Amino acid sequence: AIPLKCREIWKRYGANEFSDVDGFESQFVKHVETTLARSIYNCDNLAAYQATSNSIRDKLIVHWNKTQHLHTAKDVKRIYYLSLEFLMGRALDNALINLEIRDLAATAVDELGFRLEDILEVEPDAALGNGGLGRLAACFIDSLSTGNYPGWGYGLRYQYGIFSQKIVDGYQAEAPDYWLRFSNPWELPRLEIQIPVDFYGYTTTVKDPQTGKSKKQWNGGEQILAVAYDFPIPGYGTSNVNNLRMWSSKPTTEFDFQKFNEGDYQDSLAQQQRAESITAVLYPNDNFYKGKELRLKQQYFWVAASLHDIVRRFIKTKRPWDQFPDQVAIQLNDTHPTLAVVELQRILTDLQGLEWDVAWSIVQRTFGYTNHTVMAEALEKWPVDLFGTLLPRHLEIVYDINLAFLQMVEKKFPNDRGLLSSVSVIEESQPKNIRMANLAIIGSHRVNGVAELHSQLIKQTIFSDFVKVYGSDKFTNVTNGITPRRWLRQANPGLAALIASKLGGYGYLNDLNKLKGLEQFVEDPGFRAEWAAIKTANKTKLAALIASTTGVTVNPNSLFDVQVKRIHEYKRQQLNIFGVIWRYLQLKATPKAERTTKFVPKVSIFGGKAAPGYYTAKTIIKLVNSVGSVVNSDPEIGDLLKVVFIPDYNVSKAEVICPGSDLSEHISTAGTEASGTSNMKFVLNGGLIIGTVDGANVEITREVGEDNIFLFGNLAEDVEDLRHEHHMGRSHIPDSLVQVFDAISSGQFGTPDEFQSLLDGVRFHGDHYLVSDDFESYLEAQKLVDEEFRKKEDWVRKSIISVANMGFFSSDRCIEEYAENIWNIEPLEEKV
Ligand code: GPU
Repeated sequence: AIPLKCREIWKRYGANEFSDVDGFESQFVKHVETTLARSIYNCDNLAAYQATSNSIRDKLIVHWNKTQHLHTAKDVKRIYYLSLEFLMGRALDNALINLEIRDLAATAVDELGFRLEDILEVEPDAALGNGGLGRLAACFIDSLSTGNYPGWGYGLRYQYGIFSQKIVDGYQAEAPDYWLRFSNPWELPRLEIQIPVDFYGYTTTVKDPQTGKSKKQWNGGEQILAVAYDFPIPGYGTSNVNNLRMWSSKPTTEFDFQKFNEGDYQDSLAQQQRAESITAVLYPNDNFYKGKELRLKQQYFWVAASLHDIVRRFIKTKRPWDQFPDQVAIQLNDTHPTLAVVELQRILTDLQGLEWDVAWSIVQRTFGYTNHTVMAEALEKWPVDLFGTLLPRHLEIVYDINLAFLQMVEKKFPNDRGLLSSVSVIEESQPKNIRMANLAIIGSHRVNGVAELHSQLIKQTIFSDFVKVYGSDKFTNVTNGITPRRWLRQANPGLAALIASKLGGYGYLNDLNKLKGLEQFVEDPGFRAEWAAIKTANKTKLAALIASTTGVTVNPNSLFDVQVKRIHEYKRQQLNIFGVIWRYLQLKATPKAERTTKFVPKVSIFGGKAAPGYYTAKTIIKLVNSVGSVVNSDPEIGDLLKVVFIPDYNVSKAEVICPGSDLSEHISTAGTEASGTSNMKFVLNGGLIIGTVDGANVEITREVGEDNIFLFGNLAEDVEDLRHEHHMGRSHIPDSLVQVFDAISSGQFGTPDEFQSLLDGVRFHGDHYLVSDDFESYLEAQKLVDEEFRKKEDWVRKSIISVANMGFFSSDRCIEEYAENIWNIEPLEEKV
């Protein structure tokens, strides 16, 4: 510690953060000249972005330090959110908004000769996630800070985020996303925090010198270091700044001298360098499991480093171990971090010498597990051999956990072999697998789904046998949400300002139920006009994005119908494009004079990435582009229909797309989309949705009212029977869809061969996603959309009423529910 007599100087100079335009400008210039070693003569937008970000970062670090110091001093319980994905997007605008200094910064950079909009555009997205699951983690981390919860995120600092998508001849091509090209001002490298992580090796039984008892020991074979990079996460309307700690792998300084002496210097070094590949790249699969060894390595590397960090922090409090769950809550974002359950049990028993049962009770009280899908192909199952080679001691512990669990089940339900085999952590298949979801359930005190329907479904389907074992109280629901700071204030400043003018300021941004106050203005024609004008301005901005990325010019007066999300058969972009083809055929078949009275001019907007190995998803992208090139160049059609595919959909593009939609599509086969979160983003930005009775669409309907949403299609409860019908060969393809298929097969949209498999999936392979069953109902709903869109004033009314009722979908509400029902944790506000 610093001697008392020296502390005066520290106090005098410590933490002098700027608070006005002058202060910001002085920081900016200082960073240009010293941090960046540039000058007034060579300061471009990139330098201006970095100088601005560094100035903001200084402020964040001051707050970060205070917050962390406070949490340690008060010795509070912390929540650790373990997620293999954090889809953060850009940080600068978000920091300016959360710190409430956006206007100040805009003025300052203007005085310095720049435009804030240009500076913001320089920042690359931090795209360390695939889709909804990763973006949910990003929204949660924002809400944790905003709600003053002592909470940390733990993730991996991938050097390559989700690939960037190019469209070449209508096909998706992947390019690497090396987002760390320039130094990243939003991370603090903690190069002094280096945690060794072991892999491979073997286990032995040794005698504990203290107790004389024999115990298991893991002798690791390969060691890799985890280096911490901290991302400060500012809250809105508070000076609380939480931490997102991201691990990066690097070689140990240990060196294989034997190899070296054998003259194999090159090889020895090369092997070391391979350590860095662990955190090199994010796996690009969404809602799909692929058993790759490197992925399991990533999972253990991340979990081991994070738990080491958490345990070290707990040990510093000098509390007895049984208080661990009073100080630590760990949330498992899907099954990806489930090894944490095993690792904590190993730390407590092998390393800290606790009795098995004592340790296990601590483990169970610590963890909560969130499930994000019921689809079988997404459930993680690691082959026992692979697992045991990489983590030999962990495999033994898994078997011990399973044995104790199955003994408990056997006692409660004697002689129920079916039950035992279904709840067992080990799938007795050839080869044997470890079922990570089973392990996560057994190791947690609470399991939650992400929307009401989904939470019901997990109890009735994939986890029904666990409900039998544990009762249903272990299973709960926390409906997803989104942060209104990014998804309203940042993405849609115009609408956010109009709302603020009616609700007495921006206080609604962290108390979203206040939006309800908008309802009283719905009959004010002036207000409606302003509301509509903002939508038009946002559509114009989206039209500009479409023009610059696709070369297609679209008319902002058309109905903008948007489906942007990962490309997946279950999300049914194929249903959408088949519907577009139907519309095109109908348009062509309608006499010219009648076209404008029968159809509203429409732009069908698609976007989203397909997993690189997902052939059918890639075929859907190609079909959309092929339809686009035919329709967009058809002189008979003009503005009546345009079809575009916006390449490289990501968070920053979503911030332009969501505010610019009239209608968005959330049309998954009922029961397959656990929640969806873009549905919430679109409605919060004044768009209406067309959707199935699935995921959070159900609760959106409950909140905004049935008149303000276009629902269609079969219900989740009917899906099983319908699939059965298909398998019995009792399929019916409606005539409309037959016509669409005929048009495709005739070559109207290019070589039909490549689309054949897409059509055959519906016609001959059981139509697993029920496109044929829902097609007519979808067309009906689209017809209703056309009718309603013509009634301009009513449409605006629907838009206002919907936004007014979206308060429930703030991620602040989610975090409060987790805090109260799962984490048992309290907010702690810093006194400024
Ligand atoms: N989700 Br599993 C993903 O984005 N990736 C995954 O690998 C899995 C789930 C999504 C769900 O599909 C979506 O419905 C949900 O809203 C989101 O997680 C957040 O819960």
